[in-house]
Amino acid sequence: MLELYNFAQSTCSLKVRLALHEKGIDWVDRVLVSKNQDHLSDWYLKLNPNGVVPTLIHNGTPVIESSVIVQYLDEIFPPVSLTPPTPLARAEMRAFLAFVDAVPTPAVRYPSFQYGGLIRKFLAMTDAEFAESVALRPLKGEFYKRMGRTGFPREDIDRALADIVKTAGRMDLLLEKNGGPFLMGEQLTLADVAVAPLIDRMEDLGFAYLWESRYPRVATWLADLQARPAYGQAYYPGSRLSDQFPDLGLGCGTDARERQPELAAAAE
Ligand SMILES: N[C@@H](CCC(=O)N[C@@H](CS)C(=O)NCC(=O)O)C(=O)O
Repeated sequence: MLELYNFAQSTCSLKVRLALHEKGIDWVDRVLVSKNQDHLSDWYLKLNPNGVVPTLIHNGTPVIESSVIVQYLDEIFPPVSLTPPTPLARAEMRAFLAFVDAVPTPAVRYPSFQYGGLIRKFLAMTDAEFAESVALRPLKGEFYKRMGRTGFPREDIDRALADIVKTAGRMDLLLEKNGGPFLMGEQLTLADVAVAPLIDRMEDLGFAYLWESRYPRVATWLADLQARPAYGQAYYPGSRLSDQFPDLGLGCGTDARERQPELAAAAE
């Protein structure tokens, strides 16, 4: 019996939902709501002391960390494998998973909060409520303090966008070297599953311009993945910030520079 505690819109949760659907595994969806701070309640912190989603529960035992969870799932349900067959290719895939955890995963949070509506619930709090909410977070207090009540400083956004360009560059190299259509070549692997929700989020926020002309292979790769049935299952309505905050004018095909003039100036 597999249960997944997750948020509809969370990129780390989507990574695991994509793996589950691609592998055709039966699982129970335990949806938490971030704005209600379900993930910071005592019962959940016993499952995941980091106070973040996702958490997989396998026959009553929690498994945490999305990159660990997807590798665990691939080990215990081998029929549809998302891991390359040779040791060297597996090493290349795992190195990419480590890069995804270190570089684009944190980077995507900055534009998501600043431009994607996630800052809103914090703006609606009093100073005391905000301080309390920050103090509750086992790992993420500093991130929220830095955001504060006015948003991230410009240098944080610039660094985050540069990290996304770097990520697209790494993906382009893999697509070229391994011949596509997936990052590791002909086989869809955990490398694709890990990074897809991050690139999808950036597209949804209107940042596809960061890779479209520089790395067109990445745009083709994303469109191919989005066309897969498992992708549509993982991305049920409400999974994108454009669904959750329709008044912001987000969505695939939009351009963040039109909404945020400071981005247009930086891109020149
Ligand atoms: N390294 C963790 C990161 C998990 C993470 O940051 N999850 C976010 C959603 S994508 C979260 O739960 N945020 C809650 C918060 O910011 O309070 C993983 O990969 O599972």
